Amino acid sequence: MTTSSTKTTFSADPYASRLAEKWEAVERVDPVIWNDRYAGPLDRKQLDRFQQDGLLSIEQLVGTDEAHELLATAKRLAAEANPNDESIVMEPGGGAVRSIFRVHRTNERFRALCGDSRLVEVARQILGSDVYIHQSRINFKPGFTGKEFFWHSDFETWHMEDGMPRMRALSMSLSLTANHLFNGPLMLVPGSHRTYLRCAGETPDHHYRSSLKKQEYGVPSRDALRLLIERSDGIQAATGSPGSAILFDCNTMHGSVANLSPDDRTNLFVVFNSIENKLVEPFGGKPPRPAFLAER
Ligand code: 6CS
Ligand code: FE
Repeated sequence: MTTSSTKTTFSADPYASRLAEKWEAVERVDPVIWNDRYAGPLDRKQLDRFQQDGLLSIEQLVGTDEAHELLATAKRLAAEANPNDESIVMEPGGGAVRSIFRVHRTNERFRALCGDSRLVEVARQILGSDVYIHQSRINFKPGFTGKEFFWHSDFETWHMEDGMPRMRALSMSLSLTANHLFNGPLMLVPGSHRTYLRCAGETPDHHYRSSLKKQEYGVPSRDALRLLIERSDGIQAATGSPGSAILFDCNTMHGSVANLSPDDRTNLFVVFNSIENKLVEPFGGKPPRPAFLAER
């Protein structure tokens, strides 16, 4: 079933986007849990929850002390960050570090964590295969200065700009600081992973140089968001203590508001992709994005 504001014909790619002047909502054509019998740490209830909502909270993925240690390492990386390095993204208007990408390759502590079986076994179970890291980043969202991430589906970007063929990837967001209602926790739309929103507009050249600060292309329009949020049971804020985590499907609609509190909201994001879903030429027809954003 497709809901569209204008009838448009798309190429064979079921997830084509940014091809027309108007948006279109189409049904996901991929499974969410790729192999129901694949052994792993999640129980039936958790798998059913992820299948239904496209997201799952995990109370204590790592211990509190470990989270505090990781936060200290993250803060040191931010303090030493070189703003001329492409993998370091500053907040709009300079000043604070917004994101540090590819920590699974550049820092020993985070490399070990990203490959830890507590994370990898969960990804393997949901994706039903061996996995590799597509992208990692620390989003710092500092107190008072951390700006928002507008609503988006990661998959729409990874498909169009990185060449990720199917919806067989997931993100893990690990809280290194407390995530509470006032410091810009991740907000997600449960159930939105089953609808793919083709976005209107096109992709600017070197889009990532602006999209990582403030994404304006490949983001859904307001009436598309209204449709999605009305179809699901509203918006869920992923609050939790240091060490807690939230898993979300590559197509789950999410975003976060600016941080007006004094408390940093610093999270590690690790994206696992199935080895059966390796990147091909970007579906948007532009050159692939750099390796710090998408491991090829
Ligand atoms: O473009 C990307 O890959 C990044 N952008 C956002 C807003 N979320 C996913 C990822 O970090
Ligand atoms: Fe995202």
